Amino acid sequence: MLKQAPTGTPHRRPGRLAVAAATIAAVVGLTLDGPGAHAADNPYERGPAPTEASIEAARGPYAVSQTTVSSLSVTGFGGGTIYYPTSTADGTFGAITVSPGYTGTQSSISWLGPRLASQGFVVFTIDTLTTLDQPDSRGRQLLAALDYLTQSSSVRSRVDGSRLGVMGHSMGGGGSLEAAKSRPSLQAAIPLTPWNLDKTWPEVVTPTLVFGADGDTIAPVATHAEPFYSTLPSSLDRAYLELNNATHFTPNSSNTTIAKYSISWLKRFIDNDTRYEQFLCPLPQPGPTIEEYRGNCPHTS
Ligand code: 9J3
Ligand code: ZN
Repeated sequence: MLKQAPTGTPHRRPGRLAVAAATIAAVVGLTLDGPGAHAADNPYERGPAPTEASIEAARGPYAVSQTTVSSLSVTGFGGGTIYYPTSTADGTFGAITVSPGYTGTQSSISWLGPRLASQGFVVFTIDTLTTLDQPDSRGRQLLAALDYLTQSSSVRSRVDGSRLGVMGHSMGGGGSLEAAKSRPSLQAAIPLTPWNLDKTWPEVVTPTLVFGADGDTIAPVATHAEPFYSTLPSSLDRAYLELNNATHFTPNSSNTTIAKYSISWLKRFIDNDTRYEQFLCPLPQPGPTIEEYRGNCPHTS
């Protein structure tokens, strides 16, 4: 029971309705803050509550700026472009680096920069030292780019160095597995139609979402994406999404299914944002753009 202030006090006090509303809000765990407010119970949560439409949209809630990183100014990778939320009002953001595939440059995966950054991540799409670099080299380069991003880049103060992940296409996707294997502190990995001669990934402890493409003849899912997924530890938060009517090069242009589930995976595991669990569990069902989806539910990390 609320104690009444003594009658005749000169101080303002909330009316009975306001007191009742605040009490109900406190009991059910609501806040009385505005739409941009952060939940007190997850300091890493960024942006408004998601909907199916908001994660499928061409752009998320954050305006995005970008800055070019010259290859001449860095070591260990080939430079690139950093995409980041323009506003500094929401504190730091989680960050990812993204590698292109064999013979590719950052332009082949550049659509992911603004698409993911506008949801509240710092996204560094990189060039590799040479376009012929193999997956193990691409893995080291993804990590060198993360180190540059968090320690030296002009946006380093906007990045939370404890919330990092990796993505990549083809040999870059194989590289994202190499990066996760060698740096267990990574919070998320997303290989896109990955290619690697190493078919087994039991060493990975980073939550990993593997995308395959049903029509991939360069990295066929039966010898790449599927064994990469199935050899991840069964105790790990992991998922396999096989794109329907897709090819090895589907990840090289804007794709709503890739964006939607990548955003959900990055939010869920880099930001610990359980508001996105609804898009991952129960497991998505096959449909026009999903040939097959495998994974564990509920998630355990
Ligand atoms: O990065 C990729 O597209 C790997 C596929 C490939 O061309 O492998 C052949 C060596
Ligand atoms: Zn292996």
